Amino acid sequence: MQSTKPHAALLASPGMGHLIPVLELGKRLVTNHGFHVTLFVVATDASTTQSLLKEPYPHINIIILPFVDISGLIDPAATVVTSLAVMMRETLPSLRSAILALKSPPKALIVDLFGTEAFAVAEEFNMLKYVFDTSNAWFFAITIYVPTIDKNVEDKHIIQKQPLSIPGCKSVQFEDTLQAYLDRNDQTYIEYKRIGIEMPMADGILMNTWEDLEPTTLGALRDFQMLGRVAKAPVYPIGPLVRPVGPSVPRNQVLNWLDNQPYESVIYVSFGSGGTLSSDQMAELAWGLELSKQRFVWVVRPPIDNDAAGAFFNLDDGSEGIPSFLPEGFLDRTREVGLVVPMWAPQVEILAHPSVGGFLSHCGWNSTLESITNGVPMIAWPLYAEQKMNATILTEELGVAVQPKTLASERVVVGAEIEMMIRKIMEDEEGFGIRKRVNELKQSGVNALSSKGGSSYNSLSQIAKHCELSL
Ligand code: UPG
Repeated sequence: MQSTKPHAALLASPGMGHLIPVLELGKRLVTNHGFHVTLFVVATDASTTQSLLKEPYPHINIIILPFVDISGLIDPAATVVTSLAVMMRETLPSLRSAILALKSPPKALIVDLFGTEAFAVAEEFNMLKYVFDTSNAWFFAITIYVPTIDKNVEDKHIIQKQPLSIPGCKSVQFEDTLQAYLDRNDQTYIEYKRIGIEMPMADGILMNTWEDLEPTTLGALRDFQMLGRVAKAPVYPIGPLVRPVGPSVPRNQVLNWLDNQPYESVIYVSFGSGGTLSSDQMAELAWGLELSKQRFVWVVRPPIDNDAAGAFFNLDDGSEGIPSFLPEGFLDRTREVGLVVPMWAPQVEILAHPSVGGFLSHCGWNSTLESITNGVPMIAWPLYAEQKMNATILTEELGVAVQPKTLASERVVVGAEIEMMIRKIMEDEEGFGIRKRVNELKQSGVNALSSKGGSSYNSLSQIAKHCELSL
């Protein structure tokens, strides 16, 4: 007998920032909404991706699509966005074959931002098509609105540096704008623009946010007089979807060290799955940490401008290494209070640890949500993509982070300013206020996901209903 469970196919683009939330979506569809899920993942040799996929995911059928070599198709200096867009495009034939080979055809295809060209495949197989924006509603709003005012973006926003006003939403300041918008002839802009045109063609738009986190922007997206004229598809905030603390993560040196530190005394420093700093900035950060006299865990990667530094890490397992680019004597002087971790750390487990009291973050949306859902105040240190917008949400709208002033001027942030930021969130009155607000948001995220009428839970129930109706 054929299963009556709705079957959804999910397509994740490479990179932990996309794979983690897509996997969490798959888990929720299975556990709470009775779905059968097939997850298509584009093969990469990243060890982090491989170890994440090794974990058991009951009732999720994971299919690794073959590696595609795009080296001949892109400029060697192409941005990550361009590479991902091209890679996902080149993957479409194997996605089509993999869907054909499935015993029961899925009723819906859910793709992330970089997968919207697969809508054509969904249509071919008569499937519902959804896009999952793994970031927030404000980023989604700018992405779909920019193609409609293409020329204005260049004239007013980029050349005259005026704020980019999006109907019903907070305007985007020139300083916060996406790097991709700065050159309309660059392939990155062209890909972003295409994605912005394709996303509203979905049957529904899922976002890793929730009603109480971004009420104004979500309202604007639904208002047909405003952005709704662009995005006719219904909007479903389904977050916060974050990876839970995993039983499969072994106790390691960092977690053991955290066990011996006082409550909320440690600041965690990390720049996401691939971010890093310049050598000068790294030296100032080290100095700032030392000056602050706070306990810290710092995930360190070779600086952008020092390729040779990678050689000082044991890159295979990230467990050993001598970070030669840190100031002389830094490790010795901070041995009692700090831990420097090469390349990668169990971030969710760290943020959930009671000893952690602050997070200096690049504001990738997953890191942001992981901090909020663990009630950890932040220092916002955006690097690229939509991270400056995320930092503005955190500091100006939600009041759960502080931000170094110098970052806006693109100069190196000096140790003394970093010290001040760290002290502010770890020690000051202002820090207590921030901690209170972030804990309120943590609770509102819990409420959104509650099966007893939570708004995000209800959003996923609606999607389940659509899929069941089309069975
Ligand atoms: N992570 C670890 N250990 C580390 C570093 C990262 O577990 O040492 C995890 C982290 O917990 C998080 C993920 O890796 O779940 C990183 O995701 P995120 O914080 O979103 O950063 P990026 O990988 O930089 O994410 C990309 C974009 C970012 C965007 C995000 C979601 O760079 O701007 O918000 O994707 O679309």
